[in-house]
Amino acid sequence: MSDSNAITLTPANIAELCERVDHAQRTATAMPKLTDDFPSMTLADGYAVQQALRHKHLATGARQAGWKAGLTSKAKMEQMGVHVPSIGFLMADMSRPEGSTVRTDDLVHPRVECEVAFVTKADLSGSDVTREDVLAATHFVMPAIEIIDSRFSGFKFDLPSVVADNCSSARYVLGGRPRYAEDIDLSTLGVVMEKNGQPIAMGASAAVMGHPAEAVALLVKVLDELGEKLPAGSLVLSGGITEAIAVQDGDHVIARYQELGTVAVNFGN
Ligand code: OOG
Ligand code: MG
Repeated sequence: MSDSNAITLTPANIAELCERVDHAQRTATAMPKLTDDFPSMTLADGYAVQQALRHKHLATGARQAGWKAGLTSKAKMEQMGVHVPSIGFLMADMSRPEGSTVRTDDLVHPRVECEVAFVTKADLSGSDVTREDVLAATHFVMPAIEIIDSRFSGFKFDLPSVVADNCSSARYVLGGRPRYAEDIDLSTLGVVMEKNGQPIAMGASAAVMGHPAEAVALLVKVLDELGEKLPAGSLVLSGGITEAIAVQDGDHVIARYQELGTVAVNFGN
């Protein structure tokens, strides 16, 4: 990363912020954004906290399923007021079955997003990976609903804070019909999200950087800056196509994707 985006926090600060984020995530309690206490925090500092959190999860024996790209569409950037795409990690235990009821009492203020998920069959790494490289390394794609949950009060944050909070990752639901990427046009896939029977958000996959494989390429470049690669067999969520929709106990959400089928999820306790 460039010097203007160097790590400025001390190892003790990073450990403290990792504990703060971990506690907020585990107890579903909202906290002020981290930059209130550490105003000079950089993007690199945010990733240092995120990496500490990831290593903490891995040290417990939990399995990482893959990664997600976030803030990759204009709709998401405008909604959140943060205009830089960023990444977070996905643990296997964040996954929930298609059609199941996801608890809300262990989340702060959940929102749903419709996203195209990639499953890879070859390693991807480096700073010059392209959309074509991503497609060549893609085993198949499938539709997803990501359930995000910012741990920041009022869902209000800035870039270093949201990155430290693992890019609001909370739960994800895969479903529909997996397809080989070469069998469909991934840039023109339409999706309609319904909440309680009403269409509430709709868009096309081109909203994600022109083509969702571009978001996966971007993710690999960020990983490269962190000294990481994307191993074969990774799950990657490419980012919300539309703005995120708030959900609460009793809601039913279904995302209807062109070519990829539907993904449904209920909310309750
Ligand atoms: C950050 C996470 C964004 C996406 O798909 O854009 C994200 C947030 O909006 O809380 O997951
Ligand atoms: Mg997302």
